[in-house]
Amino acid sequence: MISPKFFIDTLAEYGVDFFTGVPDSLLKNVCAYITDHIEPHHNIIAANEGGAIALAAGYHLATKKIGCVYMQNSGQGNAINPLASLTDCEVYHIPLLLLIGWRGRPGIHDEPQHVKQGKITTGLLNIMGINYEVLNKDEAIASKQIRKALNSIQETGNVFALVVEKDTFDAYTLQNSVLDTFPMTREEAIKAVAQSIEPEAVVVSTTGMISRELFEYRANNSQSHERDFLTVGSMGHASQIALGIALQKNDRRIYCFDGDGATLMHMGGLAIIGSMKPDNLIHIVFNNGAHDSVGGQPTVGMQINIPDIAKACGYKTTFRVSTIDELNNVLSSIKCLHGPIMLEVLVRKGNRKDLGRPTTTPIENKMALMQYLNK
Ligand SMILES: Cc1ncc(C[n+]2csc(CCOP(=O)(O)OP(=O)(O)O)c2C)c(N)n1
Repeated sequence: MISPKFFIDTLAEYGVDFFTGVPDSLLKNVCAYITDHIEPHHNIIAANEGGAIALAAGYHLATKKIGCVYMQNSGQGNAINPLASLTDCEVYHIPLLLLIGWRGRPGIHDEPQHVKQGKITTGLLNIMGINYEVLNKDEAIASKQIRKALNSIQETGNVFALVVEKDTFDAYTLQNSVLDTFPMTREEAIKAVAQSIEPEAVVVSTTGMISRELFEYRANNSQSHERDFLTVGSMGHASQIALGIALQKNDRRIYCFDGDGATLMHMGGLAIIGSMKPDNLIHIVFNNGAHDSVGGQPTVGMQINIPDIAKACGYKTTFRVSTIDELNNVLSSIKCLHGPIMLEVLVRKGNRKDLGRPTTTPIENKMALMQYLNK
């Protein structure tokens, strides 16, 4: 395996000292090493992968240096527009190094949302004209590949990608973790909300642990999953799925269970919710200030005021809570309020180690929800 230190030190030999991206579970160890060892102005955890490409482009414009953009392959879609219309050699021709975690690599078992993206990961690079290497797990071979990538970027000015499989980097545990002294865990908060909402309400939950915790709550309480849409992929889009349902089904309350990382990723969605004003939509952001599902790297979730942003976007009522009593009080008071409502719940990072995964397929999930919505 490759030591994260070795990887970062090798990049440093080529003057690569600027990092930006969205963290990934396969890149967890190297992302954690970067978070701990690179000063914050040189490691920007971006709102989304497209933003990261643009940040690295700006860095190059200002310094002539090569930035490194890390992402899960799920983020390729977000990155393609700026890769094709900003950094590409037929447009501004801006060099950078991509580090892409390869979830769903064909032949390796992975969750359904990663299977399609895994199949098209290298094909997308090919069609974009981006040269790549699948990083070898042997440090000596990897060293040659990293040098090949950086020599190529320096000589041609073109983007080059290093594609990273599972278990490529040695273990490294994040030291500079966000301070979280909040009394509730995300799972406790999800349980409290799921217990309190109207029995016929629909929940659209976001990517990662939030959907997994909701699924387990239903399973442990012998409840069916038909009211929940678990957005296992498409990070950042759960609120717009909820909006799409809410506008058509105004006889039901629609809840969106969101994360701070996901909310930030496509924050423009808040403005659309605020302008459409669905009175049956309740948007709940479980804010732990981190991309908890992929290793706990920080977001700016604790530095911004999500209820104020929602209010400014046109949400009718907004709340922020951090204790179970505050949460229960708000949950009972919102029953007679009109939406759109934003409820931010401040929670601690972390999840149960034995947390399961949805056992229904995405298609089964969709069919059950559609049947339920049209009953
Ligand atoms: C476009 C995209 N980029 C990155 C990922 C990888 N990913 C999955 S969950 C997650 C973190 C989500 O963070 P947040 O919304 O704050 O929820 P938390 O995990 O903290 O509960 C990330 C980065 C992804 N699935 N899709």
